[in-house]
Amino acid sequence: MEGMSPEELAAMLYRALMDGNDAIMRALARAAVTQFAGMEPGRPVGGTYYLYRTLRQLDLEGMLSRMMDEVHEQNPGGLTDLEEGQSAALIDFDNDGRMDVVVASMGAPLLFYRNLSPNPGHWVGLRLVGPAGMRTPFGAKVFLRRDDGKTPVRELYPANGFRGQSDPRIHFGLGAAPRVPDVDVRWPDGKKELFKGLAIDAYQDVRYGEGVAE
Ligand SMILES: [Ca+2]
Repeated sequence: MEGMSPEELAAMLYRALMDGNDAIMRALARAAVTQFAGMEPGRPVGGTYYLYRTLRQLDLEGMLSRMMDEVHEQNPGGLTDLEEGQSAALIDFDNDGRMDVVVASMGAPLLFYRNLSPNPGHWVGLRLVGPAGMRTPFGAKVFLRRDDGKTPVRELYPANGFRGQSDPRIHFGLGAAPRVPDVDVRWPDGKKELFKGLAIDAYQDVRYGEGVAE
């Protein structure tokens, strides 16, 4: 690090970032802040945020914005969002079967990432409706009886993040499957029911007592 200018060190930091070498990037950033800015590095956080903070502390704003533009061109989709994310919730905001993401950060606005995947495949969405007194059947388990013998499972537990709540609907990706496999639901009171003939690429209600008891 001796004899190196802040700009040279920043360029090394950037290469480490692009190589995905987080450990080297953190070590370089720590050294850069100590050596050039005379500061104690703060609590380490990941990825681009660490690079961003280091360059800010070195007062290399011009280089920072050039790098961020370049990173953004190569990696669109949120990599250059620099907030300190605390919570991520999954929700299909526009009901198109592609799960979108909302991220809550410390002292910053909510970030919303809309899923625009061009070839998402088939899917099915289920809103579980329990009986009176169990309207949102927390803890219900849904098993998908796939033709290949596998049975992926989802549990209804939408309050699943730090200060975040995901979409309460159950979502399965089906790939190229031509129809929705039969679905087993195990309700919180122990009752088991089988549901057949569900609509593909659509959200629908699955109601307690309307399946075939098992
Ligand atoms: Ca969506």
